[in-house]
Amino acid sequence: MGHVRVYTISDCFARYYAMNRRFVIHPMGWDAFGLPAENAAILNKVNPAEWTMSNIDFMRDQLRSLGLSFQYSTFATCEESYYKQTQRLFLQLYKERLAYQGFATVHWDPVDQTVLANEQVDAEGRSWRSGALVEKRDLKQWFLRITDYSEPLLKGLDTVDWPSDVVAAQKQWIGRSEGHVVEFPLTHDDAVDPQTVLKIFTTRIDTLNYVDFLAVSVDHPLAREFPKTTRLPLHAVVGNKKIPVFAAEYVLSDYGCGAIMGVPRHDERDAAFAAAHGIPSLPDEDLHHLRISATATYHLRDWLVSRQRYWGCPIPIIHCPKCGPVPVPDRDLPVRLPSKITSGPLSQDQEWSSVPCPCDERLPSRRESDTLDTFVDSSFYFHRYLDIANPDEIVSQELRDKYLPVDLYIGGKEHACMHLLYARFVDKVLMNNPSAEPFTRLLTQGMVLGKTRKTSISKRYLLPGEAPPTHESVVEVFEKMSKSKFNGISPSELLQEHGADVLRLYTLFKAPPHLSLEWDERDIVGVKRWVTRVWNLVHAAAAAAAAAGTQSLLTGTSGFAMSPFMLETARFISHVVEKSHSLNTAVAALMKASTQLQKDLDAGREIQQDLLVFLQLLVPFAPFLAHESASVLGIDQTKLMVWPLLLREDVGNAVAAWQTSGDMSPDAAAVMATPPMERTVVVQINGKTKGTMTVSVEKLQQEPGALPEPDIRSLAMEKIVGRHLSRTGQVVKRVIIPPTGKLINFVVA
Ligand code: ANZ
Repeated sequence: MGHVRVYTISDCFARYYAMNRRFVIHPMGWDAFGLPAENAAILNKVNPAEWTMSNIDFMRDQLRSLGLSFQYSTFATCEESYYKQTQRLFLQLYKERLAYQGFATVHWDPVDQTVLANEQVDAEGRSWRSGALVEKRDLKQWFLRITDYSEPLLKGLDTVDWPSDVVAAQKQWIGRSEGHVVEFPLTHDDAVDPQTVLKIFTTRIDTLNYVDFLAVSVDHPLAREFPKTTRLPLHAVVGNKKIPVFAAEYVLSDYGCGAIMGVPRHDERDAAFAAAHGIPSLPDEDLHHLRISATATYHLRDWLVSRQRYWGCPIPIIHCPKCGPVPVPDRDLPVRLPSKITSGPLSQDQEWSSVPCPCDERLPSRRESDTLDTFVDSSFYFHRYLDIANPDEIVSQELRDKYLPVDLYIGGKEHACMHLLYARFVDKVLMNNPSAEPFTRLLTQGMVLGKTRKTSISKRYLLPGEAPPTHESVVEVFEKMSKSKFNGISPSELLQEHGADVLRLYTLFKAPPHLSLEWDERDIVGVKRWVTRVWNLVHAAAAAAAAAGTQSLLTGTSGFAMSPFMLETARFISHVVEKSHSLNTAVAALMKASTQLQKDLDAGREIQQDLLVFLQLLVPFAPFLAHESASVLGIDQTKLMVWPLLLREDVGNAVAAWQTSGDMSPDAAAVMATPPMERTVVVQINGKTKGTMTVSVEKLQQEPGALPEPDIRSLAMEKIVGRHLSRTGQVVKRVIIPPTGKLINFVVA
């Protein structure tokens, strides 16, 4: 159900902007490689490619029947034409020395039998995918040098319009830490003079004089010189201090310098280590004459991209006994997956694995057998969407420069430190610009939660309708949907039962996009009732128009002759879609508008123009209902392709076009002739009404959706608030204008 929600939200935006004459690219692709497909295919004894493709067909049909306006001619990341580009990306990274192979102690998922990146292990040490407790293994793996971009990745976060919690999570994940590197001259225990220098990283240079020991990570080069020793035969002599050197498990090899100064008096872990190894406390000594340099280090680690699984993009490298790793030449791309399907690494297919070296035919070599993490596939797809048929490159520079960055990106928060970080890194490389940012605005949609029924004491999940044991009662809670909790719902069944628009409206109405949505089928009834009311209203209006012979009013081009109430509604909805994103309140405004229309109709007032505007406003939310209603009313469907509040210039241009063609629309002529409407805005100070002022609606209409806040604000200051402030000597702390634009509240202190 999560995908129904996120795609409905994005469809709503896409339709809105298209109606506002923007060139909208609303793409859809299939992130199709990866473990879920491979595991399901193994379980069902089918080829993962077939399994994946049949799932895609099913999903495409479901999305289409929801009325989602995607560009459906697209790609799946498991298609050769796509993964050829993934391989090109990898080779570009390799050539720029941003992809490398290294030994590392890695996270091994014992259930999925593969390694995981740091980001893919949660705080409890479990795999993000299988939930299994992750083990440590020493393996040779491929990495992407994302750490080269730590600083640009951090800085760029200040330039994007993203939810603050996602920005905060990513900043924390990158983890810039400012401190100092101190160089200690080291002497062998049997020698007299220093032979080497040990660099350590500290964020507490103020504790330097209290250092009691130095410690390196267990795989630090110095520790490797003396394997299996904890107290290394080395020490630093500084002044009167003879500081011993240890190899310690708690020192990380890939952070800072991989070495620390131990200050037991200030640091708990150092204290524990000193106690465990009987390290004595040394006298204080001023050590500031050592070489000290200020520096910053980052917690971000390089991105581990090797996976030991079949269903992924083969890494396009050939290992030659003489030349070492050699990139597969571009003419030989893509390196296709072997036809023999294995449940482990590709090297199980000997025939596929054995190839000559690209440099010398006579050198028998072997293909790299790891496949790429699927997050690599999805790290550049927004580039590819612009040029899906291009066989020569991911995207032509022309298209890339014309359309990127993405204006509005919609996705889940769970990707804050994974996909959203990887995609930013890859975008910087592809754009050849460290300050490039791929996603200008980000909307993170909340989860869809299902109702679970649990027994009150044993906390066992109950099937729908299942009764609890006699001594227990049922507790109902909303939780993440999952098969084991019996709280999942099937979008296909709901579609069958309620229709696409009811499902869309319910999803949009139940909660604002960024919050979780508690799926409760009982609430659908309310939305369904409203849809029926609109349908009845449309029929009644058609009948009234037929009786009065006023159908001709609907031949105009747009809703220029709308009532102030409808204008208000249109402005409110524009504001919501463009600014606040709280689409639920937009649906509520539509509900209010339909009630007003019904009242007007009952009172015998003319509602044809307002009804047209209403249907235009309805399109992004319930396209089927809007278009069906238009045909009941005999409205030309193309009229539902424009938003009723286009920019003034657009109206002007349209009028100019009509004039030159000698076909001036009566509506446009009417709107040009109408005197500007005015509206009253209430001015408050700390929530108390201090007066009202008049603002021209004509002016407000200039910019769809946006309130000309500075205008209202300065007008209010000039007319009402300024006097108050000069009397009391207070200052304005905050100004609040609710989306209705009917009120302005100054918080002063
Ligand atoms: C002396 C000291 C005294 C420290 C004190 C802390 C408190 P963040 O903020 O995460 O950057 N450190 C440095 N490199 C390390 C490594 N490779 N593995 C484990 N620990 C390492 O933490 C920086 C602090 O973590 C550094 O400052 C260092 O200990 C330790 F009262 O130096 B401190």
